[in-house]
Amino acid sequence: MIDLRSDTVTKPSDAMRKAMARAEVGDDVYGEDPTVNRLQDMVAAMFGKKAALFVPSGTMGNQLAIRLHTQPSQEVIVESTAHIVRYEQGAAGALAGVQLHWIAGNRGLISPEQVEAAIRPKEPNTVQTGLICLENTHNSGGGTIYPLATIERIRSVAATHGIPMHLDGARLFNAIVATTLPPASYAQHFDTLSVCLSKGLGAPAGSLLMMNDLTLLDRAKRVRRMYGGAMRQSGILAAAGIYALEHHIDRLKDDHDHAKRLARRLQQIPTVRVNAQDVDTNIVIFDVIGHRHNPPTIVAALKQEGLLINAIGGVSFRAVTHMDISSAMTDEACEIFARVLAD
Ligand code: TLP
Repeated sequence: MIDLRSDTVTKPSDAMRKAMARAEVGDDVYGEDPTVNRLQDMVAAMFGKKAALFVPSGTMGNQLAIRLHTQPSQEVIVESTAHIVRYEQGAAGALAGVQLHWIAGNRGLISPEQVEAAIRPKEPNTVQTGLICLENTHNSGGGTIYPLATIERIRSVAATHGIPMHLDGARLFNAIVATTLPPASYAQHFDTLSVCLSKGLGAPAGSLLMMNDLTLLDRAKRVRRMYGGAMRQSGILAAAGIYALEHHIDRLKDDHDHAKRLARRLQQIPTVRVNAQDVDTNIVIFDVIGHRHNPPTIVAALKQEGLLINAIGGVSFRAVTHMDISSAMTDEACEIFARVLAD
C-alpha cells in the first residue's frame, strides 16, 4: 500500500528503534531525564531560543502557546483554514476561553494589511486581540511557505500593537530545507514557536515549544501538566527525536521532489485542478471536478488500486509525501492517479 494520507504515518526505522532502546532515561517531571534535556537544549540552540519544552503533540504545543499568551475573553488572530481552527477540536475556546478571529488567506497565508485590519481597537466595548498565530508551512494551504519578508512585516504590525506572536511550525523543517534559510531566521520573529518531530522527520511522537522568556517556560510546564502532557521516562521518545534531527532533516528535499512530481502528473489529468507550481514542499492539495464518482468513492477506488489519500472536504483531496515513500512508489502513485481519475 502506498500511503499518502499524511507524513505522520511513517514508522520508526530499526536504527531509530535502537536509539530509543539505548536511551538514558529519568523522570522528566523532576527534570531528570537526560535525553529529554538533551533534545530540548539541542532544539533551543538550533532555533536560537533560550528554552524548548518537550510536549507529546503539535496540538499541545499550539494550545499551550494560546493559553500562555492570552486571557479568557480575548481573541486570537489566525488564518481560517489553520490547523488551530480546523483540527484542534475547538481547544482554544474549550481550554483557554478565547475566541478565534479567522482571516481568509491565500493558500493559507495572510498579509500584514489583513492582520492590521483584524487587530481590535483598545477600547472598553471591543473584544481584545491577545495573540497572532501563523502556520509555516501551511498544511491546508498545500504545504505553503511563508515568505520571510511577510513574517517580518506581520511582526512589525504586532509589535506596534504590543501583541505576541506564535508560530505553528509543525512542518517548519520543510520550509527550512526548501528555502535553505537558517532556522533562527524564522524563529526570531515569534514569542513562541512549536515544531513537530512526528511529521516529515519520522519520529513516532513529540513536539517542542520554544521561547526566550524563562517565566513563560515555568508557566508552560504548569499548563503542560494541567493538560495532561507531563511525561515520565519520555527520553525513549526524545531519543527518537534526536535521531530524527540528526538523520532526517536533509532528506526532506526528496519528499519535496516527489510531491512536485505527483503534482505535475496530476495536472495532466483532465478531471484534476492543481497548479504544480504552487507545490512548495511535501503536500499536494488538488480538486477533482466532473468525475463520475464522489470523493469517498474516489478514495475507495484509489485504495482498491493500492493508494491511500485523504478527501479533505468539498471536491478537495490531499496527498502528502514522506520518508516511507520512495521514488519508485511516487511513480506508481502517478500511474494509479492517472488510471483512476481519468474516467
Ligand atoms: N496535522 C495532521 C492532521 O491533524 C490534519 C496531518 O495529517 O497533517 N499543526 C499542523 C500544521 C499540523 O499539520 C498538525 C498535524 C498539527 C499541528 C498537530 O500535530 P499533532 O497531530 O502532533 O497534534
